[in-house]
Formats: sequence, C-alpha cells, structure tokens
Amino acid sequence: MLLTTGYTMIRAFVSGFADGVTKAYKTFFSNKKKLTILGESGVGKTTFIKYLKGKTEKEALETTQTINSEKESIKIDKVSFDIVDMGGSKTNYKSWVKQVKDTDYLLYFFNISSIFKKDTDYRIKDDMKQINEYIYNSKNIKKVFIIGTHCDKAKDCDNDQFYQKIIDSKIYKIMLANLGGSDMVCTIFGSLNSTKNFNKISDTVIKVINDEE
Ligand SMILES: Nc1nc2c(ncn2[C@@H]2O[C@H](COP(=O)(O)OP(=O)(O)OP(=O)(O)O)[C@@H](O)[C@H]2O)c(=O)[nH]1
Ligand SMILES: [Mg+2]
Repeated sequence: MLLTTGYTMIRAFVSGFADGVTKAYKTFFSNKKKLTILGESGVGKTTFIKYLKGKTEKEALETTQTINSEKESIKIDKVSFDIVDMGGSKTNYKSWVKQVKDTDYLLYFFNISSIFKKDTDYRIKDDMKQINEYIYNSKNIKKVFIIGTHCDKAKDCDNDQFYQKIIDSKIYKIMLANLGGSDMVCTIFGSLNSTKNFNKISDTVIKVINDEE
C-alpha cells in the first residue's frame, strides 16, 4: 500500500488488507448503501459487479455491453445494498447525473491505457464536465473512488514509477479536481482479469467505506 499526502493512493495489487477483510465485509453490508459505477464503455464496470455477485472468473470476464443501466440489490450475509451499473455510452449522461445526485459512494472507472495514449483522454474530460458540479453540490456523497483498471495489460505494472506517472499526469489531476479533490477521492489501480485481482480492489473499496461509516 502506498499512501501519499495530498491524496490517497492505494495500490490494490499490493496486498495489505487480508486481515480483517471478513469483518470489513460484514460491517460494510450491514447497512443498505447506494453505490454508483460510472466510466466509459469497456472499462470493467459490469465485470466488477459480476465478481461482486459471486460469478466465476469466466462468467465475470464475458463481455456484456450495458445499454442503459442495471440496478442490483446484492445480498451478502443477509444484508442487501443497491449498486447501479451505468452504461458507458455518452447517451447515458442524463442518467449519470441523476445517479450522481442520489448516491452515497461513486466509483469512477477508467482504463489506465487511456492516460498514456495521445488524444484518448478526451472522453474522461467530457465525463468530468458532466458530473463535477453534481459531486460538489451533492449532500449524499461520502467518498469517490477513482479506479484504474487493466493494469495487467501494462508492461510496467509492477513498477511504482509507472503509477507515479499516472498520478503526475494532467488527466489524473483533472479527474482528482473534478471528482471532489484529495479529501474526497481514493484512487486504486488494479486489474479485473482474475478473481484474485478483483478481490484486491474490492477489499480496498470496502475497507475505505467501512472507515467512512
Ligand atoms: N485484461 C483485463 N480485462 C478487463 C479488465 N476489466 C475489464 N476487462 C474486460 O473488458 C471487457 C469489458 O468489460 P465490461 O465490464 O463489460 O465493461 P463496462 O465498463 O461494463 O462497459 P459498458 O457496459 O459498455 O459501459 C470485458 O471483456 C472484461 O472481461 C481488466 O482489468 N483487465
Ligand atoms: Mg457494462
């Protein structure tokens, strides 16, 4: 785990929350909370939810494009919570805004490769323009997660400097500023290519939310 001042960065692929995870799950799911997952198409929003629902790795990794939105009430330990998976198309922006206004926790997913490819970060900038005012005016939002996925595809993914480059990039700073700033945001980098890697991300999310409640 790497924590720095100014913002919270947690490298999900570095295990650090094995202890207390069961307790974290129990506490986390003891109250119904609203979570919204946003991000452009193909970043892993539905994959994340499928893992949360207990699907196998094979099932979770099948591509299923979300057209509008899907609401899930996920029960673990007899307690349910509402999680909204939004389609990543820009045609869903109106619904995104509605969800942002009404959510307790927002998870914004992006594919880390979009940070380094020239001219591919325009979509993230557009997303930020849509949602930023609602985040700053929301009375409900307790925490926003920036989740960088597809780290398994990056050849330098086991190198700290690689993640520092993302943190130092202009587009990351734009995300951080628009999603509520360093006090509001928790950043996680990881992969959804396996159940093990999913667990590293979800355990971190749950732990942070737990600390918030
Ligand atoms: N290798 C790798 N594949 C991933 C990762 N995250 C998601 N995928 C794959 O990317 C594809 C798209 O993932 P989805 O979860 O369907 O994407 P989405 O964000 O829900 O996309 P929309 O529903 O179109 O908005 C799937 O085939 C996943 O298996 C990752 O971290 N690593
Ligand atoms: Mg989807």
